[in-house]
Amino acid sequence: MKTIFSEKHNLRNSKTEMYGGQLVEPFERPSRAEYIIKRVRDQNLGPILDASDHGMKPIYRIHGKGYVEFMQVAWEMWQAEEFLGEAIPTTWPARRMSQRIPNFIEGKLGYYAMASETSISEGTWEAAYWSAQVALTGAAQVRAGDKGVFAMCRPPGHHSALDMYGGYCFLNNAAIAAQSFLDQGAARVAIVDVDFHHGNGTQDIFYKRNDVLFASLHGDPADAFPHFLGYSEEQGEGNGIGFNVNYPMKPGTGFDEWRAALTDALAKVRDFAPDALVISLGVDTFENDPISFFKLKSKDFITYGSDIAKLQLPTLFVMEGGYDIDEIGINTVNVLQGFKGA
Ligand code: Q9C
Ligand code: ZN
Repeated sequence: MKTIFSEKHNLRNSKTEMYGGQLVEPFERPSRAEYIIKRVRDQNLGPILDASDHGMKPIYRIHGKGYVEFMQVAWEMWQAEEFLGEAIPTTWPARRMSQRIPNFIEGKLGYYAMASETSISEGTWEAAYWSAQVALTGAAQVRAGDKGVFAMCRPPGHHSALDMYGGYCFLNNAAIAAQSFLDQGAARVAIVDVDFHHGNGTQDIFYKRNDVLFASLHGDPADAFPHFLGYSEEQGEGNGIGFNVNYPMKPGTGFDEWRAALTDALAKVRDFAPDALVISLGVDTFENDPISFFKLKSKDFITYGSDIAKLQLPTLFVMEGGYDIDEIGINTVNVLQGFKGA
């Protein structure tokens, strides 16, 4: 199985994350990617290819112009104010307030952010751009005939929507890849999101559409980030009714219950008969993940990788979360080896 990877991920190296009322070293840090790539190499998963540049057009198929242009200049605007730290929003357009986009950087940050833990830092835009290109390069390899491809995206993407960043995400890599399949001739694409957190960005992007089936397994938003989306009653809107499926699960959920939800989601994918499958692959479902509450063990990742393979669909794995850095390589590559060996 091919892995697509860009060293440009290192440009996303923020120094601060708002966590527990303090600024801490971000959980989403460069070493995550290094550990995964090391495991890919050590296990001889397959060739590692650099990303090719597909340009801005496929990004604008998913994200708004104002949002993208903001992301490109946010760090510059922040620096121009001579603030001492990284760019963190402090004010939001909450209920009954104006949704006009402010001129001042602090207002813009609040407008475009869905959470404050994700600091914007030097190089963030460029890393996010190349992360999307990694996903697009992976999609191109799948289109060219590969059964399964691993897009080692960093920063991750599934919390980012049309005009929204947060949850460590800036561009929705999985959505950009899914749309690229459709734009190159696919009639239908399914996205299954196995990251611990609900893929609020991906859900929002495709919520009114019936050409993309979105299924997400995640910590119940009543108990887990992103807190404000991911309930089971969210089933799509208009033409999209029935094409959004959420499986929120409670703290302490183990593999048997989690796998039953995956089996249900994969049956829905089979009925949908897509031309391609995108897996938003987060391994923060692991029992030792520092910010999550599911109880999957390392061997479970192999099992569910082979469950996914049984659909026999052209499959693109897009890296999302996973913060137990010691085992992130093992757990991620276990999914890919489970898929490959099935
Ligand atoms: N108490 C991804 O996995 N805040 N994003 C967590 C925990 C943000 C996760 C707070 C988590 C974002 C891609
Ligand atoms: Zn996550």
